[in-house]
Amino acid sequence: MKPARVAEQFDVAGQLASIRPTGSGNVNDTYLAVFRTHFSEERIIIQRINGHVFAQPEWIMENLSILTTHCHKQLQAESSSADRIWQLPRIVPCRNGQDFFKDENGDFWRGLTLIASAKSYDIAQSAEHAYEVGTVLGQFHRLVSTMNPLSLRDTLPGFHETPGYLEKYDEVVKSPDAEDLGRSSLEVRNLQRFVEDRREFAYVLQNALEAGELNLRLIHGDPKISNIMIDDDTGKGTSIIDLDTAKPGLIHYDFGDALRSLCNKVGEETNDLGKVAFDLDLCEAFVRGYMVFAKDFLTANDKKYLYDSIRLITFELGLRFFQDYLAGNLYFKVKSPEQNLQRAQVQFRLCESIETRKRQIKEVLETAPADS
Ligand code: GN1
Ligand code: MG
Repeated sequence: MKPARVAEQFDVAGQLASIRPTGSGNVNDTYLAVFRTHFSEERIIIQRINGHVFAQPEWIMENLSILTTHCHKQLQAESSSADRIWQLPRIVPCRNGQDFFKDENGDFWRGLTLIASAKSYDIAQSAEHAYEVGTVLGQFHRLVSTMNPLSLRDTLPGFHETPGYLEKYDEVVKSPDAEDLGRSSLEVRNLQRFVEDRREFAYVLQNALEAGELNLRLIHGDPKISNIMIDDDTGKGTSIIDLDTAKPGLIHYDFGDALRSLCNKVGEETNDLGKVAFDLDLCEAFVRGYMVFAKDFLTANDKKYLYDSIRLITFELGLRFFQDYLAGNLYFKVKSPEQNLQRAQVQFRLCESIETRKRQIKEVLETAPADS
């Protein structure tokens, strides 16, 4: 169904004035809808959930409601001592009272409140920006740290469990199409070698979980820089959006994901591989911001695995892009058939840079003071 027709299903005052695509998501389709009455305007976010990725979209909505209710309650209780208004997206119900709308093709749509007067960025703007990204993730982790991790359903089984992605890769790489690609492309063979050299490393966090060194907590699942909203007026972090992948998991994957997306100054869609590198100043600023809140809940064992988490999530995302390229681009949206190959090269290059700078990154992680 056309987005404009879908927009009319949501319980918003006034008439739809416009609707246009927004954001840079690789999975769902996102639109900004503007409704007007004679006197006022309301803007909401409307999204079509990718049914190939999320088998049970209803569970996403259930999780969202549990999560935002918990966080809002806690934020409200703390609001008099807070230095800003922390925001979260909330579900905009349909006119029939439901939390989502299913169109005649079976597509699943939902409405969310807009975090107004704030923006997210695909690329780090400054060390101050990096610091704010850190505080937003730290605050999110602190807020959910008081929830039972099993209170949310697992909307994406296997998401952020690196060994599982390796298994999927091993299957696809044996397919005739992938073998053809390997024979004809040096780039593909280079990436294959890159994966082989890090095979054992892929188990580092899951092994630590099994050994009882790390614990399952609630994670965001996708705290990349473009999901962190910065207040237009104050420049401070105000919200974390895209809560669809919140689930029980290892917060290390979140920590690493925020850093891998933030510290690559040319962004994950660049064609200029030579410029891909892990920036230490941005990392230092992020960690300082993160620790403002995280010092309350990080254990000594958690800290032990922070460096590995940055390296691992970068490797994992590269592996996911590469696997999808070899499988014929079935998961991530692409504008050209080579885009997932390019994305994989960027992440693997970034992973190499993280490996080269291991000593400096560990130093930042060990010495970063928490500002308050
Ligand atoms: C996907 O769709 P988007 O951009 O929010 C992906 C993340 C990746 C990210 C890389 C459900 O997120 O895991 O880190 O692309 N989300 C899912 O940009 O697979
Ligand atoms: Mg996402």
